[in-house]
This record gives sequence, structure tokens and C-alpha cells, in this order.
Amino acid sequence: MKLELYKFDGCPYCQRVMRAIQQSGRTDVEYHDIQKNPEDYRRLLEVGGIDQAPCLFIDGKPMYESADIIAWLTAHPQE
Ligand SMILES: N[C@@H](CCC(=O)N[C@@H](CS)C(=O)NCC(=O)O)C(=O)O
Repeated sequence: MKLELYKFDGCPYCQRVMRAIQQSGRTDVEYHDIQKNPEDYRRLLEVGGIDQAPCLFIDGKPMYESADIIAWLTAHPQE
């Protein structure tokens, strides 16, 4: 399963998700900074359709909302 987090560092909701990822011990999340990388920003808009971070792509399918992302990560521990 491919997990990609679209985020930027000044975003408190992104920080909350990244903290949850760190605390869970997960090592399988790829980070995409939408402020530092214009291509990542474009992909977020193209695939996600909403200009909002954080967004977790789960096998290419976008999930918005930090609470939903954290709940999903909790329910799906790294194998
Ligand atoms: N309810 C959302 C809020 C996310 C949010 O407001 N993110 C801000 C950055 S901190 C954002 O992307 N704002 C841009 C926009 O909404 O257009 C969550 O919990 O993930």
C-alpha cells in the first residue's frame, strides 16, 4: 500500500498528522511538501481537487481532514 502525505510545514493540521505518524512508528509514509514543490501542489489540486492540506493519498486516492487521516492511520497499522 502506498501512502503519500501532502502537507506544508506551517500548517498546524499537517503537524498534528505528522506527529501521529511519528508516534505510531510508521516508516512507510512519503511526504510531499506543497509549498516547496510546485509539482506536488499541482498533483494535489489535480487528484484531490481541493486546495487544502493535509491530504493523505492512499494508493492514489485522496483523503482530506486531519481527524479522518489520523483515524485511518490508527485503524491501519503498518504491516
Ligand atoms: N479541517 C481540516 C482543516 C485543514 C486546513 O484548514 N488546512 C489549511 C492549512 S493549515 C489549508 O489547507 N487551508 C487552505 C484552504 O483551505 O484553502 C483538517 O482538519 O484537516
